[in-house]
Amino acid sequence: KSYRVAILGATGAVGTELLELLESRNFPLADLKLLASPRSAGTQLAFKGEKLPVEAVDEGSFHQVDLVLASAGAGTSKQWAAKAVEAGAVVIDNSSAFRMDAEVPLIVPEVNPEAAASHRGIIANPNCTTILMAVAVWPLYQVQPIRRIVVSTYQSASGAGARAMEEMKAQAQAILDGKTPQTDIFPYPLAFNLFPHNSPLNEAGYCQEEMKMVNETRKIFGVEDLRISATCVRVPVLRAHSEAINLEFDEPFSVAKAREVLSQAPGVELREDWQANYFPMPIDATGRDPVLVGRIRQDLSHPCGLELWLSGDQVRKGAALNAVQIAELLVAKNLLGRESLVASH
Ligand code: A2P
Ligand code: 11C
Repeated sequence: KSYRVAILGATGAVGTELLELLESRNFPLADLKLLASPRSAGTQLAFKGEKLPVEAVDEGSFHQVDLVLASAGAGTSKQWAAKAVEAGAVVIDNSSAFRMDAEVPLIVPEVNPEAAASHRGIIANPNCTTILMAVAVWPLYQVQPIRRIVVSTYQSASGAGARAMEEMKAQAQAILDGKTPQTDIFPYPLAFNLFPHNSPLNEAGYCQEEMKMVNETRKIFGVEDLRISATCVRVPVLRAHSEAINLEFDEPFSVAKAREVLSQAPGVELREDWQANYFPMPIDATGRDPVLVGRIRQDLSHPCGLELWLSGDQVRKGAALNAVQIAELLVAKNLLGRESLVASH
């Protein structure tokens, strides 16, 4: 069987990665439609040696489409997802629009693939920081329940989109040229700087990005009262996020056991060289599929505490790869609408 797929937001940072992944993973495609805003209509993107046109999304875009991979922001998803489902497609949505809807499965395939079976047309792809943390922490959680997670993030420019990456590069150039860096997407200069994540703050002082890590992780793990506190920070890195994670278990969890578990965990690559003081860095994670984990050590301040560090490609496992893995899961479990399937040719 093969499937008619549309990428909504095809010209963006995640959209172009989706295109690359559908090609490199040889997703069974009957047709591929590239959708974006009217700004991009008429541009062309390369796919399997051909140039495919980008179309402005409109009412007719989802006709005869089996699967929509959406990554065009929450507003665009809210505008189009229901229409795509009405037209017979399943939507895997990378935005925050539907993640916390009780009816919408929120999936990291290494953690809760079974949730896919209950979808009603929309499946949500979690926030990048949540995905990376979930891949690394879930294998440990399965061995022994975790009482509390305290996480600090070091998030790349790519999380704010392709234009934000360009903005950071231009800022770096401006500073090197002795000029004043311009800000448009970001509220402050990011080059040679960092700032706490600029999403809106709640009354308790946590920003939306931090609350995504709390609420989404609880939903994916299926543990409503899991205690999590996050501090999210934007750093001048192009496209891989890093996270420092402190885990408090019910009972002591040895470093040796954590290493053994994580060395076999799906989607994780253990990378640590204690003699060389070498641990995962964004430049190692960039362009790679696995979440790189290392620097696992006993928390000096707590007998049941473990510290670990990770870096993961935000555009890939943090977004596009996770979405394509969900699509592959739907294909494997025959969960793309039956009447919308077309015969392979
Ligand atoms: P466009 O390039 O035409 O603006 P990123 O996250 O890298 O900024 O990418 C966002 C993606 O979402 C781009 O492909 C962008 O298309 C697309 N997009 C943004 N707004 C809309 C919209 N109103 N309708 C359709 N696509 C949109
Ligand atoms: C960032 N993770 O790095 C954010 C952007 O909910 O999908 C993605 C927001 C989201 O800023």
